[in-house]
Amino acid sequence: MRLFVAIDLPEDLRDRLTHLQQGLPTARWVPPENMHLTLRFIGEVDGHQARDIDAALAQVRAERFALTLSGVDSFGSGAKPRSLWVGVQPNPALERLQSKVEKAVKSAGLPPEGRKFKPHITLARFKGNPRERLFSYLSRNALFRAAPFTVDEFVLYSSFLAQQGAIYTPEAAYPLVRPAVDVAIPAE
Ligand code: 3AM
Repeated sequence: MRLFVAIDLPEDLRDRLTHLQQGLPTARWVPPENMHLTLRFIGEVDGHQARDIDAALAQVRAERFALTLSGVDSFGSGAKPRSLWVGVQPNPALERLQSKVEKAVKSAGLPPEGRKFKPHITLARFKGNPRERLFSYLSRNALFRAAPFTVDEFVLYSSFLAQQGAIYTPEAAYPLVRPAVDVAIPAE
């Protein structure tokens, strides 16, 4: 199976993100049920490895935290943009969680992730160059910011690449612990 570890988003937030999904004709928009923040892409593993990964992730002890989505940007070059995404406000608790997940995955025998963690939620992938439309889209939405939400678990997903697009299935969820001093989540 093909696996990845991610943070799921509340439905109202995914709904809000769908409002950003317009105005770029060459974009293949990610359906709201597929929106997530990837902590670690694992890739193809056998059943034995999957069980080891699950066991290692179940050992992760990290605190729950508030996360705020903010800003939009793209991966790829100006000449060949690959994807469009929403970013997050700098968040040390998220970084700590990601590094614990990375350690857990490595302890299960997987090779280390070589790339630096760049937290994002993919909104679209490009099938053709959106050119200056992307530039104006990014400046129009530069100030995007959502209300914070509480991250109280992370999820191991399997990914099945169907003809109609990827189908992501939650295989296991791992709770985050309550911090000694609870995080105050401001009301919207
Ligand atoms: O969270 P996003 O959408 O950026 O692009 C895939 C998606 O990332 C990424 O894993 C997430 C869940 O599918 N992904 C797919 N294949 C990958 C690979 N070979 C990959 N990331 C790194 N290496």
